[in-house]
Amino acid sequence: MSEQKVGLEIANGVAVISIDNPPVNALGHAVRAGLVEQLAAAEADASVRAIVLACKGRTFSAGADITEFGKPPRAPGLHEVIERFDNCRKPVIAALFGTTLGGGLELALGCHYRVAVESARMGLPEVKLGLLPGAGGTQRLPRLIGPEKAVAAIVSGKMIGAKAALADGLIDAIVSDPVQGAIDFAHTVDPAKLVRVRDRSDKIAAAKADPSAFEAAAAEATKRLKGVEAPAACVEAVRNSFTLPFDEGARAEQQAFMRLVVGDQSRAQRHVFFAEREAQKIPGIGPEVKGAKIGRAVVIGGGTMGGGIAMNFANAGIPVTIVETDEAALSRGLDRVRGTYDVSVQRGALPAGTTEKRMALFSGSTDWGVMAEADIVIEAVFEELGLKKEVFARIDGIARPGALLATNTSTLDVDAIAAATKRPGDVLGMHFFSPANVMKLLEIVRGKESSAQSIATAIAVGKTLGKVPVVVGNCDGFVGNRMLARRTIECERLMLEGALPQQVDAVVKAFGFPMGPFAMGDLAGLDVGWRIRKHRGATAPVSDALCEMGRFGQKTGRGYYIYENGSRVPTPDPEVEALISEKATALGITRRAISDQEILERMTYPMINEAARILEEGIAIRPSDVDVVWVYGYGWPVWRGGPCFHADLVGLKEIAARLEHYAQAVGDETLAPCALLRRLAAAGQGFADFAQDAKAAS
Ligand code: 3H9
Repeated sequence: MSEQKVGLEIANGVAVISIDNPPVNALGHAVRAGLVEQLAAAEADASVRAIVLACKGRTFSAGADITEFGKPPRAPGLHEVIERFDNCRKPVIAALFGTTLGGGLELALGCHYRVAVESARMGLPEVKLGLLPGAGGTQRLPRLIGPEKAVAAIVSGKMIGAKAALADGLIDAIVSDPVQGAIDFAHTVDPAKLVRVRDRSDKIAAAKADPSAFEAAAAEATKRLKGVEAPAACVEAVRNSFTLPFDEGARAEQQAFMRLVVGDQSRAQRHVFFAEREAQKIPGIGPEVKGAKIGRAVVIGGGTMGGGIAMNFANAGIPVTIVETDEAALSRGLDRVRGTYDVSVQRGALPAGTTEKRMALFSGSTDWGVMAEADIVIEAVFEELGLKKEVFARIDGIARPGALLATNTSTLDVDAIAAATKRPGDVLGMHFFSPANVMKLLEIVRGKESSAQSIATAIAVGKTLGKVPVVVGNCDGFVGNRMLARRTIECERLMLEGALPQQVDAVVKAFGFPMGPFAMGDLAGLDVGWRIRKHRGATAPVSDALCEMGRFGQKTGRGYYIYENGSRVPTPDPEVEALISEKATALGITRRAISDQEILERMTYPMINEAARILEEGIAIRPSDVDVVWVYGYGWPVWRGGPCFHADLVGLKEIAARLEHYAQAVGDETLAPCALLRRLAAAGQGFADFAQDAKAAS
């Protein structure tokens, strides 16, 4: 079996060992066994002077097989494999291309030399899975590029391009063809002068003498990472590379890996890794339905949202036209886009000259005729159903047959919008999140008539734009905003019952969100929710009163907090506290001290209940899709895996009981657990069981 995954070819004194395990040459058990076997064969063959380690397919190895984590280990482990390469007495050269990641790079670090094609990228991204490199990466990488650069690379998990890798000493040459280049390199190597990476000390000598530069690099790398375990473990392990002998450092690394891999944080992050990929698999739409190629895009509406959406296309190298009603609005829109690029260049986030390059892909027009050429038209006009229907009727008369027509509505009925055209199969929702050029989530809203082709194209477009697409059903608020609405109701209630915005925000931040809901509201603008409430005849006594006072959040310098002199830092405001008390008194509510635990429960459980309703109604395909929406669209900490993953950790029985309690305490029946939550809780099951049953039934 092992021979199928790892091949061996010998010619002119060079043995080429090739891993062939599509799609990404993960180092599963059969590959590891095959590597040991073929290495032994190459070593034993007297005609072999040097060995090349290569991979077939689209990339060098992307690392350990993540699906094996959490299962009983099967020998040979990756350590053992790497140790064998390390101890090989014939020169071994790794031939890198594509993305060499995690255990794949660690395997290459166990070789004597590494060559790579110029487009190759490499890195140790284990931290993104809540882990540290566990097969010697934290010990060998510092020995090649120095502990300071190693700690930055390992804590960020970022990839390094071949040119930088060569400059840093991670690879030994850039070649035009990986295998031939490695074979040619092999002929230049002196087998008598082999140095194993583990025995090199030149790059760690300085840190050994004075670790201050390392400590500064480590502090810089970890400064924004709170609550997460893996980065600290990475730092500790890299520090060991120059404070401990190799074997001791490697042993400590392995122990840390074993500890993290069984922990909830890594389980959560691995869940999100697979959830993100599964979200793109839509029942009933097979791989034979390919997304149409998009060569030109039109965005209708050059406001903040429309401009942000258009930037995604230019960033992906796709020409995009913004359509506006008049020249003034158009030039305001294009100026805003240009300004956003300029700020990124000034901050150093984008290289100089980017603004001009990207703006060259932009055009603007007040003539709707331009959309006759477009492969995709995205509408981003004011959130008003009548207006959107008018816009779609007009698009229908101009756009070419088969073009994808998308609305960026965040709340409106996609079917009603599609019905304004004679081609509802080509219409769907593409709900971008603000700022649209930054946020990764893309909710693709499937109308009742949306065709499989349209969905496939929308997913492909999302991926091309670097988004994480999730297909959702058509309902008020779709998945994300529908759940958020539940949290917003509790925010208002908690204020009236006794909590202050700063207390609620502190609890939500401590849970791991980058911002609390009140600070978030101030950032987004309180007038948005106010307008929606008025439209629906809903009220929120405190928030409405703030808006009536003109306190719209950061943009007016006051909202739930004060922002003095243009500051973006929220400062608690005694005036808001007085207003809350006044509103509570008027409503006959006696305010009380509310515990952080209650706040956390009310900030999360009603949303989890709504997620269960969303699943019951088939609005989300699977619980992990809900998790992807919240991680990529709303700042749910990835190391907590998303609302459904978190709910399973807490236990649905506990959550159902607390919801029952709050429904009675608050007097709101909608807080009571929905039928699905009740059923799963009673059966002692979780969302994971629900997902499994649904999969088995389909
Ligand atoms: C590690 O190495 C630990 C060691 O330090 C120590 C061990 C002791 N395993 O992303 P894609 C699947 S930890 C299993 O859509 P792309 C993926 O699920 C590992 N499966 O393609 C998908 O499956 P499906 C460190 C994997 O071209 C398919 O491959 N390495 C693995 O957009 C295609 O993936 C990493 O963290 C894996 N390692 O991107 C790298 N990788 O078709 C993780 C992928 O059924 N991988 N799959 O949905 C990646 O970042 C991207 O997959 C990669 C390709 C950039 C390679």
